[in-house]
Amino acid sequence: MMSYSFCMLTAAAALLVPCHALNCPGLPELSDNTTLGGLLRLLEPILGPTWPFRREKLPEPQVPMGLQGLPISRNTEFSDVLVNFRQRLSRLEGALTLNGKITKAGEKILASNGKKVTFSSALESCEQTGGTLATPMNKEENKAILRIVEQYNTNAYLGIKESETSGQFEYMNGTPLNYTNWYQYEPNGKGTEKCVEMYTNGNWNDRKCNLYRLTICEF
Ligand code: MMA
Ligand code: CA
Repeated sequence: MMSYSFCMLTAAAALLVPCHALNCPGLPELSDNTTLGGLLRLLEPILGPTWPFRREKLPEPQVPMGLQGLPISRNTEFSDVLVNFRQRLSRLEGALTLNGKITKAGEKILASNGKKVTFSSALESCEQTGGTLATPMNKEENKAILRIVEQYNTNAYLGIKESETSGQFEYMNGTPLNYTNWYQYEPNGKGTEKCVEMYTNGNWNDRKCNLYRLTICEF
């Protein structure tokens, strides 16, 4: 019982990305006659343990007998759940934005707990809540992170680290950076400053990882 509603909500959450038809960027293609069971199977490898809490395992998708084989578009109960879920989430985002609790940049949601901790502690608290350290991938995201840095008037660690090759920096998953916003003459640590902080002007500096910097996560 629990696993069915859990899967419904999981599937619904996956479809909350702004999209007008059933097809959403980043999701498998859905046809009008994709079945509910089919949808859950398609979503499983994407959502896997990534939602809502990345550490949790998803239960096996289970669809009640009566719903098996029914096209999503004709399953009014499922559509109602989706519409309701979208509205609810949008209201929740509104409330959190109004409160200054979250900042949005494209599909990313950014938030801070206001705590100043070392790089590894910051990363850990982001991951524990299903996110990762804020990682600006473009100007817009950099600006969104900067707004939080300004709010606390405190430098923040970013989700970027020095690679095996000193002087070269990469994302936490090891891929090379495709956007940078280094301060003049940075990075200058040459292997001695393996983390990256954002200054209160939005520029980046390579810096030691054991300092106390603002935690900003992306979700
Ligand atoms: C300077 C500058 C930075 C470096 C820090 C380390 C204050 O900024 O050289 O690049 O990371 O010193 O303390
Ligand atoms: Ca530096």
